[in-house]
Amino acid sequence: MNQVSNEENPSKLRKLDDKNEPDSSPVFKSFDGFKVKRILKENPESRCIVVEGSFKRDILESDSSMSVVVLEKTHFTENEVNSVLTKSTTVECLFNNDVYYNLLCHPPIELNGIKATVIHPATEKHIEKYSAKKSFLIEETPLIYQSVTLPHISKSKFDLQWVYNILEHKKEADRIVFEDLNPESGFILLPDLKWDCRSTSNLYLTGIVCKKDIKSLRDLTSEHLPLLKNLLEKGSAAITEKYGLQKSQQRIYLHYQPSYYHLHVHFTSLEFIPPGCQVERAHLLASVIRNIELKSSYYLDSTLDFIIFEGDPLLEKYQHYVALNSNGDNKCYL
Ligand code: M7G
Repeated sequence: MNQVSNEENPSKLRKLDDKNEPDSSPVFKSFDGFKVKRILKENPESRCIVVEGSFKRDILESDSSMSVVVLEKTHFTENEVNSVLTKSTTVECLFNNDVYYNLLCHPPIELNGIKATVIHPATEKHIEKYSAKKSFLIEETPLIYQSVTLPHISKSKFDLQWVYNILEHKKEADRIVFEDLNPESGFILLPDLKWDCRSTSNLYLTGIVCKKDIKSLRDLTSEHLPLLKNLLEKGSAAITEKYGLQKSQQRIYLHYQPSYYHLHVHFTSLEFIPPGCQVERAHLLASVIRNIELKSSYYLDSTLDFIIFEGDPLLEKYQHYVALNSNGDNKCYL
């Protein structure tokens, strides 16, 4: 496990001054008076819980806006382990049998950090996205994409403001690891919202393309090969240079369906199994390139499988489409 160094990166990689503009986003300094409405999801494996609730300020100002808070116990780094296993940690013995001991340890406060991701104000769609739900597989033919998925995503996709803020250097400029601003083949690579940047064992970066008219994997053709190859080669090389992970130690993939319909690529450590890297959602960028090299219209013509969750209005639309068009030859597993 490698810790991420805070030292200035001496490489050629772009390290921008913080060009973040002052804006009206609230500054969160504490959770004083935060009211938990309900638990949306919890995952004991990833030591993570997702809560819907409201901040005191919003309750007092009778602003009805809700927030989503994701709380995650952070990864241990080698330094921290050395500091935890000292006399400054108090230890409670919960259980002992022969040579086996269960201890509850209380390390000093600075070693007890929890990563909190706050979405505020959160829309119904955010709350939906972060809630636990049953899942279903969809077999999306090109016709179903054109008739159901495309009209739906054109109307109800997530706001892309955060993406444009990054592309315009208005936000997260100081976090950029690499950028190539060529309007056709360029992209910006930076740590993903999900990564706390403390250790490379859960390394997670996102490469956001400069071009604004590529919604997803479905739109890709041979016209985009220079862009895709650039992402694969320059993105992985920047990660090798900054974090020491070889290309063969990186999982580089696209989601289908994505949550945000502006083309972006996920770069994670191969050792780390993040949500969304399963076969029903992840498409390795290297395979995508090879498929398009075989046939330019591969992703326009293919039936693509993906996962969809209960409560997603798109699921109802697929069910409705299948009911109208099935004739015993269903193209969905619904
Ligand atoms: P996706 O495949 O569209 O959806 O990936 P997913 O969120 O269901 O995986 C979008 C990626 O962008 C995810 O990995 C998010 O964690 C990441 N992301 C989302 N937002 C709002 C931000 C942000 O504001 N900054 C950064 N750096 N990453 C974000």
